[in-house]
Amino acid sequence: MNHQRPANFQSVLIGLGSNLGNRAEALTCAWKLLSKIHGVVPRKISRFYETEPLVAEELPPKKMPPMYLNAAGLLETELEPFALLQTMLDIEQQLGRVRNERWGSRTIDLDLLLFGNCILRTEHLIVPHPQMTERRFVLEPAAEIAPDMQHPVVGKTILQLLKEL
Ligand code: A4P
Ligand code: MG
Repeated sequence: MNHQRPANFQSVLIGLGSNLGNRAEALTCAWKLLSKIHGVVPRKISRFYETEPLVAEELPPKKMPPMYLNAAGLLETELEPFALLQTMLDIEQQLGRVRNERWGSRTIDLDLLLFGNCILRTEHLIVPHPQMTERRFVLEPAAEIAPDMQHPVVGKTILQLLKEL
């Protein structure tokens, strides 16, 4: 990379998803808001991928949620993982996300996928994001912007994980 990064900054990969309302606007707005946070330096956002909804259980076609728009973002931050997560939850709120059922439709969902080489397993934050290795809608946009980024638990790059899916 051709930029300087202070030692206390970590590279962070986030996942963005929306399947309600103006999805592209929600992704764009969320990235803009995140980029303005003190201590966050935006690096790259992927293009937006239209993806089939992944649902927790099999549903009849009529009950399937709308298609998602997914993207991945790469940033650098001096914030702690919990502070960054809180910022992301605040942005979800600002953009009008209403939390109802788990995996329900949403105007915006921001997931913390990778936080440098951090491994965290707490009640409110698990990093790397536990399902990221199984989800094409996460790995495909992530591979576009950060193919060589390492998953610290499985020890493979994003591109390797995508190829093995
Ligand atoms: N939390 C813990 N770890 C993390 C992390 N690494 N990143 C906690 C973000 N949050 C994390 O999240 C619930 C709580 O998880 C947060 O308050 C935080 O403390 P949530 O966003 O309210 O819950 P959720 O998103 O409904 O559930 P979950 O399990 O996070 O669902 P996912 O994994 O986000 O999946 N299909 C397509 N095609 N594209 C999608 O983007 N997304 C989902 C939701 C389902 N199907 C999809 C997509
Ligand atoms: Mg989520």
